[in-house]
Amino acid sequence: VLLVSDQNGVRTLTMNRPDKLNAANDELLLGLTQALQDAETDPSVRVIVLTGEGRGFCAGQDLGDVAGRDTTFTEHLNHTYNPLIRTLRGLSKPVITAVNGIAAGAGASLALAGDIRLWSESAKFIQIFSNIALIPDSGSTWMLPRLVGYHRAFELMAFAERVDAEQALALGLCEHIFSDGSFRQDVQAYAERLAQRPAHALTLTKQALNAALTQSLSASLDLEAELQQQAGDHPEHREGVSAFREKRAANFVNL
Ligand code: LHQ
Repeated sequence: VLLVSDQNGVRTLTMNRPDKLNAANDELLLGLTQALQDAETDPSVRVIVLTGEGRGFCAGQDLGDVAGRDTTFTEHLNHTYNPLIRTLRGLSKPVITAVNGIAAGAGASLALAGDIRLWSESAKFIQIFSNIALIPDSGSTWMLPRLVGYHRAFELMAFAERVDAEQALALGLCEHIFSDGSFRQDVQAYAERLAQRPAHALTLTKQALNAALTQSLSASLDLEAELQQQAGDHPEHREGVSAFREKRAANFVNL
């Protein structure tokens, strides 16, 4: 249900249930959480890409799997989706969600959860939960209003509106759109460029940005002062300054 591959510091995790548009069952959700933890602790991994096989990114909960389940919705979320989203959002390494096709329900939440969101031109996003009279979960109620504001988020959720790639770019749901035909190569090239950036500094940047989503300016200034010291004490900083002085490209890998 999950394919794992490595190339030039980039670990790609591919959800692999293409005949169901990568709808999520427990095996996929728990496996993905474990794979993210493995990527976090593997020193050869500098960037993580999450994508889907086939024409879907992820169609959310596998609805075939819900019938006959003896756990409550609350138990199910606490066992599968919530640890996944907490793990993903808590990683020190950058995560790219490479949205290759339709992202619906919890799959749409997952699409939003990356640090950088790259979409193929035919990708779609649907906060589809209200079609089955459920509420958005897996972090969508937290993330989407921060991206598009409360009112646009509510409208997208209430009507389960289908958002295409151009709209997603305009709304701030993705950073770049790549052609369908070259999507995987374009994502890999982008991820490899990110993998050349100073990994330690990016980790601290993520820490500061994530804290900023829930704290005051004053608290952010304090945190910046503390984390800047950690960045300045790191070999990456010395390399960056030396490269500038010597008028050459910096090499941050293996520092
Ligand atoms: C699927 C699914 C799917 C199974 C496509 N399951 N097979 C919920 C419950 C409990 C607690 C935790 O939280 C959650 C969170 C959630 O994610 S709720 C939202 C669940 N997802 C949905 O309601 C989406 C259902 N899918 C659709 O509405 C459509 O498939 C979309 C709009 C995603 C895509 O439409 P199409 O492009 O027309 O594709 P399709 O419908 O023909 O789907 C292709 C195949 O994939 C099809 O199978 P088949 O055997 O007929 O070819 C679908 O049954 C299957 N599939 N999503 N979630």
